[in-house]
Amino acid sequence: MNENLSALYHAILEGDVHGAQAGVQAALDARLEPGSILTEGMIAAMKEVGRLFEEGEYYVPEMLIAARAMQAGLSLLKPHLLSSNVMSAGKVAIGTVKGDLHDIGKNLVALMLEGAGFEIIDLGVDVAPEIFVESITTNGANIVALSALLTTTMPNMKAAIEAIQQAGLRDKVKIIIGGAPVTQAYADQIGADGYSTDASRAVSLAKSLLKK
Ligand code: B1M
Repeated sequence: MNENLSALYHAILEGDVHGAQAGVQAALDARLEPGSILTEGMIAAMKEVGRLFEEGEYYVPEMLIAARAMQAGLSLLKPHLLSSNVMSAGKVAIGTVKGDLHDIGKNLVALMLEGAGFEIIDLGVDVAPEIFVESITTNGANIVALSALLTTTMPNMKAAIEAIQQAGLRDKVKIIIGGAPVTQAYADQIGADGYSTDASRAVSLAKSLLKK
């Protein structure tokens, strides 16, 4: 791994906020591509954090400080990931479903969509089904994007889709889902319009669904 990316990777792993910001800055100064800084330096570190948690070497506090360092680095990288689209490609209401507090992946999906010209309504984390419904009736979202990182909160994606259906709004929106435990098979099972494995594929998915 490039030495700048390696420093960034270790800063996130150790939950070092200043190190993560310095690492992003050094990588940008070295003219590394923002997409590689994100995937090779930052997302790779979060994957390792997950592995260490599974092995029992990291506990929730270590996960939390690593996430803080990741967010600090991301805030610096954000302007470099965004391109300058002027026209709105559509309005996306995005949130992590009820019971789930993980928001780094959701924020990345929102960031990439924003960069591709979508207008973003960020509903945050632990979002109840009725809030997704309101985002359509009140804010006119034409895509609802649901994120879940826990197997225990995945059923709340289904609950959100059912609430949208019961409100008679299902044909007014496209619903996309994603998050580490989510699969295409699950998307088909709960009646979502699409699933993507990562943030950049979420952009092509959203664009192709609105074209249909
Ligand atoms: Co938690 N956590 N966590 N955690 N955490 C995981 C998810 C876990 C896999 C760790 C592990 O065991 N290896 C595990 C889940 C196990 C399972 O359900 N199968 C777990 C657990 C168990 C828990 C707690 C229950 C721990 C506890 O309390 N005992 C607890 C639950 C809290 C809750 O939500 N109610 C918990 C808490 C936390 C923290 C708060 C400490 C922190 C989150 C901080 C935050 O988000 N602000 C945290 C973290 C950091 C993680 C790991 C280490 C990293 C997650 C992350 O940010 N990844 C995670 C392990 C892992 O994922 N390997 C873990 C980086 C991010 C860029 O990736 O979010 O996958 P990701 O997003 C990707 C794709 O998934 C996709 O695009 C993104 C970018 O490419 N994507 C979408 C995501 N959403 C999408 C939506 C789309 C499309 C694509 O369309 C709409």
